[in-house]
Amino acid sequence: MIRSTMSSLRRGVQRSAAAIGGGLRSLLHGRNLDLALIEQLESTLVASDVGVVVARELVEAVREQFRAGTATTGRDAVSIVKQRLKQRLSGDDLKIARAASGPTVILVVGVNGSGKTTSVAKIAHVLQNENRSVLLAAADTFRAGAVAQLATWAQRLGVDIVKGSEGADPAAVAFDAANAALARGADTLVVDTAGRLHTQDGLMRELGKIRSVLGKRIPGAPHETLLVLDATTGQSALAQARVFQDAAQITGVFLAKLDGTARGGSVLAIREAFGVPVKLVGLGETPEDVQSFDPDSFVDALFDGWEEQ
Ligand SMILES: Nc1nc2c(ncn2[C@@H]2O[C@H](COP(=O)(O)OP(=O)(O)O)[C@@H](O)[C@H]2O)c(=O)[nH]1
Ligand SMILES: [Mg+2]
Repeated sequence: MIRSTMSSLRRGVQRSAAAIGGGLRSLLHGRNLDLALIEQLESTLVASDVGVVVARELVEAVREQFRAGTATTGRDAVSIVKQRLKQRLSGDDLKIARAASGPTVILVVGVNGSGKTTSVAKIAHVLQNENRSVLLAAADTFRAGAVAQLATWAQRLGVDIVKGSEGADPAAVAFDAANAALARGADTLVVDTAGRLHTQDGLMRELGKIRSVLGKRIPGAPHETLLVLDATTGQSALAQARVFQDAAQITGVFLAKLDGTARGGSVLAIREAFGVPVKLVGLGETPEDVQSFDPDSFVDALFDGWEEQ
């Protein structure tokens, strides 16, 4: 089963929750709204992980309702903010794409060490839980040990894997894997890639080649390009990710290592920076440590500090 316990999610957003929920509690608890207090609410949200643009928009909604007389208390303000956040985060299609016919291809990209290979295993686990047959492609032929690492997970999960030898052309591995997916009638092909090459240009060119090889064999492929971000690296992850957004046309984010940080609020910043949803979160080092991103429980966890009164 996918771990969907609130407690692991809560741990992942603990520090953000302290900043957001806790901050709002000391500011708003038991108070009636006025314009000065709403201004302070704006500063508190701007200082949190929510980000400036989102904070302004949320507070504008509170201000409007205050003026209209439909929001009068701190509690009203919090429920408006929570509701707006949930709406913002759930507007996207949070499900993993599925091709109308033939194999669905999921390309997994990201910088070295972000958690790609582990996340590929997690994606396979999620798909298996949905009764989808999975084939893996080990197209990180750059780093010694990357193929073996994925092969170990494949064996444990009981899924097939197409491998290239170290130093092999990753696009050739992708080509073989696409053929194998077609021949075996696999429901989904998940492609692991390298996060580092000799140059950044080289990496981006290679991803382009992989994309085009996949698309030639399987119509519409890749149907999903997931960028794996390391939740512990904060702003630098955002900067690195920008490069991938330009070159790899990402359709969603896999936020790895959320268990190792308490900055879960960065989900909001990512959504703003890239315009793509966080679809899955990683909460540990095994294939089972994964969760589909659920806006409702996420926002509830983020405002934990507010609820505990
Ligand atoms: N705690 C934790 N560790 C993770 C998670 N995802 C990956 N890792 C670890 O991060 C390290 C790098 O992961 P790997 O999948 O090899 O990254 P890659 O280089 O992008 O393929 C490994 O030690 C993984 O066990 C996660 O969600 N939580
Ligand atoms: Mg890897």
